[in-house]
Amino acid sequence: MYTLYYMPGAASFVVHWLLIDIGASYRLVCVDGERGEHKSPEYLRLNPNGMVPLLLVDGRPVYEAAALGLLLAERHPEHALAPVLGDPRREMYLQWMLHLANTVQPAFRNWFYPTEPAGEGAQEVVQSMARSRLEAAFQRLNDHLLVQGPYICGTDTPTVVDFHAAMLARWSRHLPTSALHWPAIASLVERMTARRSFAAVCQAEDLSGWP
Ligand SMILES: N[C@@H](CCC(=O)N[C@@H](CS)C(=O)NCC(=O)O)C(=O)O
Repeated sequence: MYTLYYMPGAASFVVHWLLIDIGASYRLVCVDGERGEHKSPEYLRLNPNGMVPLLLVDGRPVYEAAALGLLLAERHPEHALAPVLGDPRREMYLQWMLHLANTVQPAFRNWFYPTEPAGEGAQEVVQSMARSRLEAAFQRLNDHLLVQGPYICGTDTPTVVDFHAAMLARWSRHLPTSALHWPAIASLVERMTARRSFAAVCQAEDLSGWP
């Protein structure tokens, strides 16, 4: 049994989407960011970073969106959301998941929270760097998909990396150039958002209008 602490459209989105996609049994707790619920002592005891997502896995708190995707793939192997151990495509799987989490997601964080790295005065510089990092990352992902596609890890069905990438592509709608500008990413997004689970998660989080 899982309990997901989430904010609509946030990094918890991919975890929620995966839970629906695999038909897991879960409970949802909507965290009110405006009221700072994610900074309350009770919440910080579960996730000391004060962020979403947070997933209770059989009562144990686990955080970090990418780690949760990897964990769900591992706990539900019947859904083939990851290449199995020993499959050479696992190299791409680990590489791209960590790339999305370590390189692409922090650039989004700079875009959305531009005062975090250096205060109010540096917002424009921070956002402009974030934008160029993101555009370079979209270009690289697009080039990779042109060779390995339609899915990122060279598989015939999506892995958790594709879910994660589609969530990040959704976030890019706020950028001057959205990830959908890159055709191979746009076609990945088209496949991923055609899944019934995508409509279901958007409905559950009351999100609309994308792609
Ligand atoms: N590395 C974390 C980042 C999570 C993150 O940045 N979450 C944002 C929402 S997308 C959040 O909780 N923001 C509230 C805050 O930082 O105060 C992960 O991937 O889980």
